[in-house]
Amino acid sequence: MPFSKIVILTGAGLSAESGLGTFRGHDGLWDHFNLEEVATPEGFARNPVKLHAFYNMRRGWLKEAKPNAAHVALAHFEEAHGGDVLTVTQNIDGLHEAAGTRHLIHMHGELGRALCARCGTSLPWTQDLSLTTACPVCHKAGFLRPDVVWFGEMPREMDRIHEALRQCDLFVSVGTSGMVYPAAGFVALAASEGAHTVELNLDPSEGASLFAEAHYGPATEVVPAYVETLLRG
Ligand code: BJW
Repeated sequence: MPFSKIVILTGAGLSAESGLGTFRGHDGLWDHFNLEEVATPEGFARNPVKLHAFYNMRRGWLKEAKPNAAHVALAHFEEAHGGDVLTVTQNIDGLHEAAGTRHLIHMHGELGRALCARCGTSLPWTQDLSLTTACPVCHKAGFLRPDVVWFGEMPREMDRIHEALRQCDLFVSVGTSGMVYPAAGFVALAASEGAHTVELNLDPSEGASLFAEAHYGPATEVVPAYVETLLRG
């Protein structure tokens, strides 16, 4: 194995073949929902009912979703490599964990958790949320929201992610359009510190020219094939 410190960034394209859909592009979530209304703190303040309906629908999809061959290949890679592999996902589903990935950061939060905007508690949550749901800790209703990162909010664990990007010798981006920052800037940071950079995506992303190597096709085909190549050394 020529690489010792690896960061893998994943996006919605990785989970597309598990039935969770993507945000942008043909028939993406943003074709059907206004992101200002359902993915900003201002949208939540204006119309929490609409926003809860959006995330309750997606929480329902999660109950049916299973990890696909690409999630499984990435988990297998982490285990087989045995060293320093950090997966940073923009996805709020739990499919990396379900496949067995252990070193994982959910930089945009987790749909399987709720956050109380009043007392700051984050806790596992699998049920629908509504304005009448009370926080189990402070007991006030109307403050629980999905524990996810909306536009204008700070993504999670950025210090740890930046440190890993500065130190890695391989950066792999899987199934992301490269349109949302700060994740879209990771390839430039890793490359500037000398990492080899690889894009695995259905088609060239916004930042495709920044990658040294690329393989295009469905994640369930391209990811297992790339992982096999890496493990063969
Ligand atoms: C397949 C496939 C298959 C399909 N196989 N591949 C101007 C310049 C720079 C930055 C900004 C700016 N104006 C505003 C900003 C900041 C803003 C931003 O980036 N905006 C852009 C739109 C320009 N970013 C933020 O606000 C972030 N916070 C931040 O910057 O904090 C600092 C700060 C704080 C306060 C004040 C000021 C600064 C937060 C971003 C939060 C994003 N949140 C969402 C929702 C999360 C919860 C939820 O899931 O609902 O995160 S939006 C959505 O986009 C979601 C995703 O994680 C994220 C990225 O999407 P992703 O994963 O790339 O999906 P797609 O659909 O875009 O792409 C899928 C790809 O897969 C495609 O390429 C397909 O081809 C491919 N594909 N099928 C393989 N089978």
